[in-house]
Amino acid sequence: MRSLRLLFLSLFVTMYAPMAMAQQTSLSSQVVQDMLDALPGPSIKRLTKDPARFIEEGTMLILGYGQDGSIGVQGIENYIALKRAKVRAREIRRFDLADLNGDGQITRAELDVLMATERASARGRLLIGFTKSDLNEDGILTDVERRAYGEAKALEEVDEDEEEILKSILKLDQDDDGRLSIPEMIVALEMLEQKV
Ligand SMILES: [Ca+2]
Ligand SMILES: [Ca+2]
Ligand SMILES: [Ca+2]
Repeated sequence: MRSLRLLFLSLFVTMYAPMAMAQQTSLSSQVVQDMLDALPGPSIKRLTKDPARFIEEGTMLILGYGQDGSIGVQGIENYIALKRAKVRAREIRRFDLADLNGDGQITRAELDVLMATERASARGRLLIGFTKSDLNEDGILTDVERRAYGEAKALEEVDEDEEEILKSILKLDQDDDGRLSIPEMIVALEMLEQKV
């Protein structure tokens, strides 16, 4: 995995570094300091801990959710929404197989049938998930409860801190067009790396 990441990284650095270098000379240390001041603490932590991952995530965002090689706030919001939707869908689907009579509700008796076919660890997870999702504690899991639990789980796994970190990459925008391009990101991160 790591070597793949490095290969990926070196590939796009080779592609974009010349453009990045051209911009680098025009970036004053005051601009770098301003960017640093604008980044929230968790972003700086992540950047210091693993700059390669930061660049990789940023590039993935731009290529996957941006337009014409750069990304704005809408693209980042789309990414966050999709990430949350995936968690929500995963949690809602978790008990689909247990609904033996297909009425959209899962009773404890139905859950027991599914659990008997699973390994001990999976059984434990199913039972914990069922208990947590059964919000009114009546032993029946309804569609509404599954959705509510899925939504809560989505907000827990992709929380406000994560949202803030992801949106903070726009602070690396240097031409003030409200969008971050790959060259802008590389220049900023190279200079920030020397500073932090
Ligand atoms: Ca049922
Ligand atoms: Ca219930
Ligand atoms: Ca820009």
